[in-house]
Amino acid sequence: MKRVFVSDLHLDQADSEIFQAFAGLLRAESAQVDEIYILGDLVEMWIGDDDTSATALALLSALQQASKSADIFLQHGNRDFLFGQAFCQQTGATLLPDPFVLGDILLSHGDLFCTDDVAYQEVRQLLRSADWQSDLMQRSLPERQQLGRQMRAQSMAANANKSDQIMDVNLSAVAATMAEQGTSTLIHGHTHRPGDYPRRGASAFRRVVLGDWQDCGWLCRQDGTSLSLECFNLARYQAS
Ligand SMILES: [Mn+2]
Repeated sequence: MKRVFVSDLHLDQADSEIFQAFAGLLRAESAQVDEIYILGDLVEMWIGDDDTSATALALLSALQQASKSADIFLQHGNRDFLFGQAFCQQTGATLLPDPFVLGDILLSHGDLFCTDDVAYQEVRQLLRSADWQSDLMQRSLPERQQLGRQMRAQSMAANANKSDQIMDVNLSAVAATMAEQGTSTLIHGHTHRPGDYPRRGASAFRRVVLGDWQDCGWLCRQDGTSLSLECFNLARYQAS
């Protein structure tokens, strides 16, 4: 089984270098691998599946095309938790719960494990509640857009005062979930601290952290039993 995992692309504009690199990755990898997993924060902000902006339409079309050749799976990030069934129907992607067990691998966006950030977890719970989301969806697209920008600014201001440790995953929380699910490897994003981290000892596990796409792109590639984290030049897929 060949799979590719990505997260934290934070796509914003369809004409950006990062968007073009992602579209290129979808074209090239969908022809080579069986499954592509997007573990959250694919876009900078998703205000609802009824968004008809140029960027939303370009994203739909890129995913739609790729899902003809490979299976595409999607987890919610903290920026795009409003991806819904309409988006999945239009793109052919399948929405997965977070966390999700894939054999001996656990997949997560990662913010779930940032349990030291109590304020963040409270907000997360509110934003993921059905009541809050249905209230939000009653509003017009421009209203949702404006609200999204406000929330983004508030979150940046709040994070500016938090320590790096508070915003990272809590390894005890990860260990507990890994034991509960019987998995040996966790792949996640969100923290923007890419790396392949072994944890030794009684509750040993491997943690592959995907990076956010900025100057380079990040992916984790699975080929049978081999799993490797790759950082690549955005130009790698641009010609694809
Ligand atoms: Mn995130």
